[in-house]
Amino acid sequence: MDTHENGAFAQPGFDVVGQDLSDRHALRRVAGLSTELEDVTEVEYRQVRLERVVLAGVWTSGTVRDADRSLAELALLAETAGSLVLDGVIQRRDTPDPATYLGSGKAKELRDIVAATGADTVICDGELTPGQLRQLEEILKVKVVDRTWLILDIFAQHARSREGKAQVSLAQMQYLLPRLRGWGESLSRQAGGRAGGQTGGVGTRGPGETKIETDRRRIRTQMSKLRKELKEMEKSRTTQRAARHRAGIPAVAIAGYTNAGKSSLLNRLTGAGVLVENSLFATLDPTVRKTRTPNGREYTLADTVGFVRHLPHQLVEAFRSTLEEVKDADLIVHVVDGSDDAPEEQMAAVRIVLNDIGAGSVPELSVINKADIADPDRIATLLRREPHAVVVSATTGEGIEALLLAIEADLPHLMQEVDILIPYSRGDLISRAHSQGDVLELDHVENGTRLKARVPEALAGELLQAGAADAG
Ligand SMILES: Nc1nc2c(ncn2[C@@H]2O[C@H](COP(=O)(O)OP(=O)(O)OP(=O)(O)O)[C@@H](O)[C@H]2O)c(=O)[nH]1
Ligand SMILES: [Mg+2]
Repeated sequence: MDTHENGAFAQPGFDVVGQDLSDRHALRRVAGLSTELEDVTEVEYRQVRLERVVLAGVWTSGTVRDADRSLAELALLAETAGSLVLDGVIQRRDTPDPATYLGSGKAKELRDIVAATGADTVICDGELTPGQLRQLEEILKVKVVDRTWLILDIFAQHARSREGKAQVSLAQMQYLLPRLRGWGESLSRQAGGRAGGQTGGVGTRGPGETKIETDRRRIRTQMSKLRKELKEMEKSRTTQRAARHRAGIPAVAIAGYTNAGKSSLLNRLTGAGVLVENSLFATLDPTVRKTRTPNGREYTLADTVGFVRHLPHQLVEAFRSTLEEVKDADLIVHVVDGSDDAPEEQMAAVRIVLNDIGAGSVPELSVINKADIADPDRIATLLRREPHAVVVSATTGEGIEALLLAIEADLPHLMQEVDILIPYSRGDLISRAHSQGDVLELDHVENGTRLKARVPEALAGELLQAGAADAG
């Protein structure tokens, strides 16, 4: 479903409402953000959860282009969730307003835009506090959601497996818990019969428990149930991974920004046939495939969920078990969309998440994908920053052979234990066992040296051959 290939972001640029660009406090309208529906079927598809939205961002640092890109990405996310984007505005501020996210004056301007466009929802480009959400809603008179909720919503729509659904539910509940409405309202209603009680002290507990407290308790119970279920589901995967590890099969994980072409690459490398879609967060469930290097060495290749700037921490936590596939890998193949406007930024965002999940020290091989449509100059620039990189196109197959060789070269040289009789004529092998591995036992017997050692796979092969030659 090419829901966002409508060229809505082809012409980035700000319309300035009111004053000139240098005015730090102007509310800037981002041009060309509105969704252009291509045909009727698309309208019908979106009808399921059609929301007419206006986007709002606070631009705190970086260049105009950065701010522009951030809102354009928010628009992509909104469209992926099935919304119709009507307009987008950005306010330049040092920090978001603690009460209303946008300054209250600008919030009122936004209210007029919302009214004029007939929007029913405003999506803010950040994670808002419960108070900000509520107060902004009071001014705007329409539903306000933030970037975090939007991403959670996309994940909820795309979750297919039982595990994926449970992970998303957990993340959503964690987000909702502090944001349940009516807190103040219920409390004051309850405190009505009592003296004071504004802050809901000891006296507000017990049989007169508020609705909100009941809701919270129910959510907490639900969350711990989900956590338990997830632990169970995680077990079989952990067991499989441990078995592969014991068998000395190295694990390679494909990671990268959402829509970079990770699944396409897995398909190209292994014929896995996993879902490829021009949509954000198409893949939520990890797929692991066994495959071989050109010289025949077996390894596993895992495709997993894509990352994005400011990936909600609730999701990172809920998807922890899925992301372990990446953390425990021997090698991360970091795929980046070479045709993107700012591939360096995408890589930086991915590395932040990798560090977050404890995968920061796993060796990384960069793969610059979509070479067939990327600007060669941009690729050259990227290559200067990422010297350990391969340029490929998952679509045309260009560069795939080089990638396979690069993976082969980067696989860890696993140690293998040997217990073998080496003829005296091959003293060279014994000294290599000393220098490259751990010699556990050495015994000079009648027809050679009995060697028990842990050595790199390649050397193990040579030792076995020499031993076999002797035996035969
Ligand atoms: N032109 C071109 N398009 C590509 C290439 N690789 C992938 N694509 C397209 O990019 C889009 C995303 O591809 P996926 O493989 O689903 O990307 P992904 O990284 O798995 O995305 P998520 O799972 O959503 O995070 C699809 O429309 C692909 O057809 C490529 O080398 N060239
Ligand atoms: Mg994918």
